Amino acid sequence: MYQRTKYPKNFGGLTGQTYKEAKAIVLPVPYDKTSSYGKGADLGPKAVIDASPQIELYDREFDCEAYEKYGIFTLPQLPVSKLVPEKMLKTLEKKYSELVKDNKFVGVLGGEHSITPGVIPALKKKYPNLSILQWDAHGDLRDSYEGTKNSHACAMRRCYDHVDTIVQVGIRSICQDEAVYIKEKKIADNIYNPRRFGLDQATKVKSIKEIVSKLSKDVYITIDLDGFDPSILPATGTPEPGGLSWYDCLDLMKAVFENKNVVGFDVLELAPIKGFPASEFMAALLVYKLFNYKFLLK
Ligand SMILES: [Mn+2]
Repeated sequence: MYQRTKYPKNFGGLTGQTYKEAKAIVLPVPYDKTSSYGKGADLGPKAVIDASPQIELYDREFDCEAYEKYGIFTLPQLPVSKLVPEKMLKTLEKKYSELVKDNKFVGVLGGEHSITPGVIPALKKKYPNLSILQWDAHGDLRDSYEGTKNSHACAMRRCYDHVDTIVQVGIRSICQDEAVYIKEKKIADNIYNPRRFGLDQATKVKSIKEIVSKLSKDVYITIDLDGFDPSILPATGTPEPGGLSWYDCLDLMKAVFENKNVVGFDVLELAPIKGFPASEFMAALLVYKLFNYKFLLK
């Protein structure tokens, strides 16, 4: 029987779960080596887990204590915080490959965005036509940044080394090199800034349909929390004004889970602000909603 504790090591404060039985796995990846502005993303996974017992586990959308239907097991933090990016990526790929082999559905807690390219090769082996849905303020399409090709500012460029299709939503910050790359690669049509995504309901509904049609059957979702507006989620290292809302995100994610085979997700770049828990609570609730969409929608 599941129980909750107030000071958890486990997501949701749940105890009594086993790796074997749980279909959903939380993998904390406390990595913050390459972030360029605000630091503290390595503290993100712990902050989300600490906030998660405050989530109401009864999900009104599904009229049940959702986790009971699938089980959530929380792994220990992946020991990568001191590694150089290349070693971190290898360590993560190895761990993630084991989880894929065990048929687990994994939610990665970051950590900065540079970790996503460690996940993709592990999934690509099982899902050769994998596409990616990215929620972010930034393109992350630089070829290299501050001397490394594995910076968080290059995360999606590195993912393009593995996949053909990435749909990018919430993007409102791009550098000139990225703008050139976008033209050369002809991917502008897959990039939705908040205005194009839709500041009104009708545009938003149309965009969501379009985005779903652009993704392949098997989809990985990467969520950089700075895709949200900083007025609702200020605790990120590189906040950008003009971001999207909670319901923008839920509506898009729900449509993607309804229509595609989502094979994993990450929720990244939370850099906690001491004494201001709204951001980590929101991140924790988002993680729970994504698990619930995965296991209860179909
Ligand atoms: Mn970002």
